[in-house]
Amino acid sequence: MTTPRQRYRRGRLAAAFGGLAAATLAVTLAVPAAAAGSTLQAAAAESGRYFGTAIAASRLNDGTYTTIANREFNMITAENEMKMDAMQPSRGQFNWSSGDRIVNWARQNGKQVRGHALAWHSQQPGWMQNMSGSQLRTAMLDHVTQVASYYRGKIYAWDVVNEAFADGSSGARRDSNLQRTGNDWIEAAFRAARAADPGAKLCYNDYNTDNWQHAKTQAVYNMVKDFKARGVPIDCVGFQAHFNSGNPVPSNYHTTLQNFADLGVDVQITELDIEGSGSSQAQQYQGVVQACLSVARCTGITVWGVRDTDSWRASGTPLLFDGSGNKKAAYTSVLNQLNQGGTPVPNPGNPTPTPTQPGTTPTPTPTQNPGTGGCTATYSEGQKWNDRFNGTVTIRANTAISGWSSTVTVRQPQRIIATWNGSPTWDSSGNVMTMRPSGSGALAAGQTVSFGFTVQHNGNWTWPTLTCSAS
Ligand code: 9MR
Repeated sequence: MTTPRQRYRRGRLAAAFGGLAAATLAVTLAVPAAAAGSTLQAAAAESGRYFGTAIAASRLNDGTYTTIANREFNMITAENEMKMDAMQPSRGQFNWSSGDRIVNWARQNGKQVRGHALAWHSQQPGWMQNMSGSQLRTAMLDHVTQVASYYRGKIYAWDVVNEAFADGSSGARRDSNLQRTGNDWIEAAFRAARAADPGAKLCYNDYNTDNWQHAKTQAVYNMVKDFKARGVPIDCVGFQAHFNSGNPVPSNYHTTLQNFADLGVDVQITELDIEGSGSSQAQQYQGVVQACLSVARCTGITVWGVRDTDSWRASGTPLLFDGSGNKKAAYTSVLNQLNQGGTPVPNPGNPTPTPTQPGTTPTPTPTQNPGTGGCTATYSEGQKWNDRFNGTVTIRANTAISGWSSTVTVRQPQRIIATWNGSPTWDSSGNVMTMRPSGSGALAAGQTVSFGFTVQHNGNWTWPTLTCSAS
């Protein structure tokens, strides 16, 4: 097992060589971590990060799709269902149904949600496209307020403003009806979002901001710097990261992420996809993951869809699973890179995490459920951060058993936000998770198996209580 310090050094060493060259170097030097995560979410959780995907409500009836999404990802973005045209098709009439389908699916499966997007020049409803001036400004702010209020408490981070800068060398704002309401429209949107949902992280999200040298990157950087200096409420910057041969992963990607993080915001990779195939695609994915892992405030990565056939640019086969749901080489390279570990994510807003806190209750008494066999569930603490902690449950078969299930109960306001090495289901309160084995649950007498999870503790460090039931 490597220590966080060893992992940190490895990250810095690799980072010093920049981008993709570093990815190759790290693979050669790195020794796989002992407790390797077997899914993307589990491997990312080892260093305190999430791994997410975009979900389309229309695909939630597809079992292959939901099986992969549930197993691999613990952060969900609605691909289209929470955009302005979907949320408020007619002025003053909100349609929450598709957004709710996705948010409810995510929460029922113990996942967090990135909200996308409150204000954008694109995918506006027709009534808004025809507006201008103060009338449009008012309508935009009202939309931000209504949508962020409706989802208050359910959103990890909102893309408050999306794609507000022009491409090319101008470094200017993008011309749009929103921009024409006045240059302060972006900060006005952020203030409205903060007032509506003070608990959500508020992000600015854009594309073609990956290369540190590009004018657009610099322009967004200067806006964020200015917002931080003037106290405009911004917590994070989203890098969409849509790459292809004409727009490859830049070798200075780590520099870009680190420079933004140094402004005092989190950075997140929000819509990752990379056109291509085979080892070339795999290597580029690896470079992106490595860049994020080497930046402490890069808190997570979201890929823009599940299978290639689900992608907005399916012909470029840009995702981690093929159309049949098989793992691609890119998947394996991402998983392996996540398992190399990275600079642990600190408490946001507090660059020097306080020492870890002990559990405030005694170790839960292991429960024994004789039934037809009998098993014991034992809790052990994992890594801790200021806002969350990891835990492991070890199931021990007291006699030979053919299967087991184990409940993990957390106390409000705690929430389980990631799991690994098992198939979880949830009760309606969201407090009780029942974990079952992903494959066969048969265990010989004395044999053990473990599953793990991340608890967002919201100030309550109490350990979960456990039961075990054998069959
Ligand atoms: O993937 C989305 C696709 O289904 C929509 O047709 C498209 C419409 O603009 O939006 C796509 O998602 C975009 C995201 O919302 C913002 N960044 C670029 C994404 C890809 O176009």
